[in-house]
Amino acid sequence: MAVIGGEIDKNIVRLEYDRGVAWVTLNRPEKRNAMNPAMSLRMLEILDEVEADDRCGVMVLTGEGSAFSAGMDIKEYFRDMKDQPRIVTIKVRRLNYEWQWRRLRYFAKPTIAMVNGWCLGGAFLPVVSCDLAIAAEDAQFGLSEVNWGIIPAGNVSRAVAETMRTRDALYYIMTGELFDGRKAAEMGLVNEAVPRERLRERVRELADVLLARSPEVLKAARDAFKRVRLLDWDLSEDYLISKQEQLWYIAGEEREEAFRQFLDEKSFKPGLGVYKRPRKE
Ligand code: ACO
Ligand code: V55
Repeated sequence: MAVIGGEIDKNIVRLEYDRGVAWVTLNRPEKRNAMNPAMSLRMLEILDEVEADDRCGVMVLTGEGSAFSAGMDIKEYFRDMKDQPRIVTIKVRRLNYEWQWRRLRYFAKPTIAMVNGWCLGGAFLPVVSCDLAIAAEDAQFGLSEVNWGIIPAGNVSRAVAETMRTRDALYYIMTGELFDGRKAAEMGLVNEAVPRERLRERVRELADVLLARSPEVLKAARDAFKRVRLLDWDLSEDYLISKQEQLWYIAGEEREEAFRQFLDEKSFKPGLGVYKRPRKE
């Protein structure tokens, strides 16, 4: 089995850099970008690469063809496992959660899921793990697990609980019904839905907004938000103060510049937009 040893299939996910954005494209369109062990290995490799590359200020995750992803590969991830030793199943799952969940959630750079088409079952996990998500209005979402006799496991249910209201979540978990990008935006599963022909342009625009802001501040702000919701008020207060004090030293120079532009030069108003960042070249 390819997961244990063997070459990594580089083609199964595409990586392109363009003006600060790393475009990461699940590239198995003939299988609707169903996620198999080979894809996990390549994604883990890409995430390591992208995180360390200065050409990436923002990472976008999307899919080639008609699908974002049709979820877990029902053959390779489920059926084929029954002929394998249990340790292989465990390893295959671990590789999967490692990228879809742990690595994405606290990724070093801001992340945007660009949901271009089918987004089914297990595909909800990477979408929710990304900081932001923009969908095509006609993208089709569905928790189709129930349709073939499993539950939204592998933390898919947890991801759904994080982003959807209880009634909506249970409705789609129990019916397996499809909903489109517009509905996903209405329910808060994605930030926005835009016409498909505008999708890339809108994501580019959003990435540019993020690229104009301090990467250190964005990293601290995302992590802090994701972590404090698990804490009680006292711990949260202390965590946020500590995080902010840490950041005070990490991003000090930029903040001094912002003070100067607002308080001395009066060339910008923090309530209305971002200060002019000193260029680092
Ligand atoms: N696992 C394995 N193979 C898949 C998957 C999948 N999740 N999704 C699509 N494929 C394969 C098909 O078997 C087919 O393979 P073949 O060409 O070798 O016969 C190929 O991809 C194309 O799929 P079609 O069904 O022909 O494409 P179509 O555009 O008509 O339909 C759709 C797309 C609706 C996404 C359909 O493929 C489908 O229902 N896929 C399964 C969706 C699903 O329930 N995923 C699992 C969710 S649960 C979980 O992730 C844990
Ligand atoms: C599911 C997903 C999984 C898994 C088992 O959504 C079931 C169904 C994302 O991983 O391991």
